[in-house]
Amino acid sequence: MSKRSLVSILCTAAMLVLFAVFPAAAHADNPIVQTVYTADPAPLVHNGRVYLYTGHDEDNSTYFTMKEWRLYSSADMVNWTDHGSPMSLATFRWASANAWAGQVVQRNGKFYWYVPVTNRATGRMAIGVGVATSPTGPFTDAIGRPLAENGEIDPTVFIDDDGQAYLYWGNPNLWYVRLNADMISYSGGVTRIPLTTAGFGTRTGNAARPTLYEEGPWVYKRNGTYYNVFAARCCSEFIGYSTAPGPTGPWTYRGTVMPTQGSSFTNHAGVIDFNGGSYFFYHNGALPGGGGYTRSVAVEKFTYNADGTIPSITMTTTGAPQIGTLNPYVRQEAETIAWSSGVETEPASEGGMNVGYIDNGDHIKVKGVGFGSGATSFSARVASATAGGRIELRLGGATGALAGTCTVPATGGWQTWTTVTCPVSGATGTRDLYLRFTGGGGSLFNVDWWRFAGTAGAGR
Ligand code: FUB
Repeated sequence: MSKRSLVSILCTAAMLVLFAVFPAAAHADNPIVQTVYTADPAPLVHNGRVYLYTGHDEDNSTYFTMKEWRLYSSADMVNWTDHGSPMSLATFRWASANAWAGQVVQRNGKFYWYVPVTNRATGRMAIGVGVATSPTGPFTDAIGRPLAENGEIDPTVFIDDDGQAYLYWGNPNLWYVRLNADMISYSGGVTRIPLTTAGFGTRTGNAARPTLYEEGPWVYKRNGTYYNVFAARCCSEFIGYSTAPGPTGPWTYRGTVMPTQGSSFTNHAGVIDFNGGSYFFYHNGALPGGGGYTRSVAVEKFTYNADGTIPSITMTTTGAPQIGTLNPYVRQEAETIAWSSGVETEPASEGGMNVGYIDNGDHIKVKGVGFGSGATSFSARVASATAGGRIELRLGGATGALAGTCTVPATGGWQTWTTVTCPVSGATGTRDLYLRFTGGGGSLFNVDWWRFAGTAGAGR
């Protein structure tokens, strides 16, 4: 969220609530992103990384005011790299509003991003499809028109072992089509999946919607069983799931995955297996100023029960455990973040994103940094249109042991980059690294990337 809104939101009472809810906020790593509000997670595993596609709730939203999608990626499930916005409403010339919940799938070296948006011509929600040759985009409109349109939302795409792909979507109904191998057309009709109480549970008090199915299906296959994990009941939603012996059913309701929790009246699931573990992505309203229209994506690691059923998963502020350690002796993007306070990100003139809008006292936490036998120096790519400031390298906490201080000079522009280097001592073993930024008033400087140098053998 922007600092402007943060200042307006964080009145003393809210701060008190925050510290009551998150007594260990300094150690929290969930929600995943703190620089903007994110929603509707859609994770994709590709080449040893998790690519997390999300929606973007605008600051101070009073509706699902969403104009673009965002992308983050991680190899360790705790330090997430911000890739900015690789697709927006502007990608689809025929779309006018509502960049809502989508999903990306890979096929034949291309990445297809299925999203619901409002069709300007009809005023109805329709399913568009973006395409790119890289998971980070940029994505273009694959067909220049809606792939499907019936006023309903939340596409999920699943490719079965025989190569047949299915596109499911819907609220209040649940639909599917068989996608052709080109992934941008389909054969056969649009089929309505029967919403029976046996298949999708029983909702009480809503004659028009007798089953629990609400929206946000996420369909996948595991050990021969087909899973449909969906947002259930409204409102507030919880996450439920059904299973089936085939991709088109018949579905059997299996119960709750995540109970109603977390200050957002919607929830939205994305489920993956990665590096031998299973992960459940969802959203809540846990950030300051968060709520039903200012949501944040979070993640929990879980283990399937022996019979393939999904255990009940609870929201936490700690999130998933780290896989391995982060290597400080190769270039790391400044926007690779486990937790941040005060900063924002923006596109960088030298490529990718940079961290910006840095004020005195802001910080970035990078978790589980593998310093090995010790770092001797730190370098960072920085720019400042004002007087610059300092990067304090702290270990274990934002006010932890000081391992070094790099001075950032004025460079004459926010995108006028120079590299600064400073000595480091005491950074050994595996530690949480905090880049703490200090200086005068207002915005201090931007950081594009950083890297440590070490003693011989310091690398992992
Ligand atoms: O983010 C807008 C809508 O809210 C999504 O399409 C639904 O799944 C719900 O999360």
